[in-house]
Amino acid sequence: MTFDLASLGWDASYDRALTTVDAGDRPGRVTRVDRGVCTVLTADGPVRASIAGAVLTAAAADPVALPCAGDWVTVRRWPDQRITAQRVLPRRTTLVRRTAGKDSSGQVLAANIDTAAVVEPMHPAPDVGRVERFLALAWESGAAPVVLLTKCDAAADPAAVAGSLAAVAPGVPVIAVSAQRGDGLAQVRPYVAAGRTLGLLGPSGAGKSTLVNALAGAEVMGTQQIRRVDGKGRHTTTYRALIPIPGGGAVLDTPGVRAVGLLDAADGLDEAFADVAQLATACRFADCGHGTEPGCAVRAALDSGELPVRRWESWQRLQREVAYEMRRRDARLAAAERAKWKRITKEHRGRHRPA
Ligand SMILES: Nc1nc2c(ncn2[C@@H]2O[C@H](COP(=O)(O)OP(=O)(O)O)[C@@H](O)[C@H]2O)c(=O)[nH]1
Ligand SMILES: [Mg+2]
Ligand SMILES: [Zn+2]
Repeated sequence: MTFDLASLGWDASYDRALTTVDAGDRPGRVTRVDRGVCTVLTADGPVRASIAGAVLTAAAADPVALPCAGDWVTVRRWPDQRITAQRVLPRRTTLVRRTAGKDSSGQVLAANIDTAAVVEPMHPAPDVGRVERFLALAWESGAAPVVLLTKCDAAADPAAVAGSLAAVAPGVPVIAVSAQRGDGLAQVRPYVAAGRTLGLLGPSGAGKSTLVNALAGAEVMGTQQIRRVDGKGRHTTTYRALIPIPGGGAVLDTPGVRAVGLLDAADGLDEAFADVAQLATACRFADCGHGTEPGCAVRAALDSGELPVRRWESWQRLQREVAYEMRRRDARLAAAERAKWKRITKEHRGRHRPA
């Protein structure tokens, strides 16, 4: 089997990222990772590769270094036929969420996606706050965000729902889709054209896998079956997977993420709330706290109803979250730096201890 890596986005610039270090190794794209084993799609077809020691060492210091679905890696076949993923090529875009642990490290949800789709069901009703949060993460990733409102076949007034969502997604295309009926699929197709990768981010049950299947034209992902008794979706096996689309590019289906914690997503947040950020620049004082200051454009917009209180509160909450994470990160970096100097000083003393 041979596979055209260009359809997955391999290009001249990735080619240049290969160095003498990679001599003899072949490039491929990680389609999934299970318990430390990567499935890598190479020009000769898929191979299963374990992760090389150097990559694991880097990952011990920062888990973000671990290969993830969507990564381009180099794979090496050893004389004893073992196959290892030797190097993760520099990522162009990275969708990172905060892990649940208390050390606030990051977990990569998707790598090298061109478009980050925030997938939210229209039915019963979209969770606006979640869309705002996911959009901040999507902007921060470096990919171009898009909102896909799924199950529009089940909504009474899809256009109205899409319209109200557009108000919280400034500068972002909002597309109503029904994977079941086919609505909106033509608008999604360009995002999975040859060479392009669309990442799907959204809660479990949003219809992500059904959408992947509709785009692929085959049952490539297991979807949730509704239990007749309570109408709730059952949990399917959840893993991140890059799925090549026949005649096109690829989709990266993430397991349902109900909530994402933001890390240092200050820029992403400013993009996701461009309307609010813009308003704030019109305040009389540059350092306006948007409290009781005279000439505050934010308060004026809240009073007139131009800026909904819900959106303002959402922005403040996410700002606080990001500021907190950035303080923690700075404290962690400072501690690591202190430990490094302590070690260096100790080694230095050790070497110069009089005999
Ligand atoms: N009405 C309607 N239901 C859908 C649509 N797409 C998916 N569903 C249903 O939503 C449930 C969850 O779908 P699934 O694709 O597994 O969601 P995932 O967890 O995001 O991958 C399943 O019962 C699907 O049948 C759609 O376009 N319209
Ligand atoms: Mg799924
Ligand atoms: Zn103000």
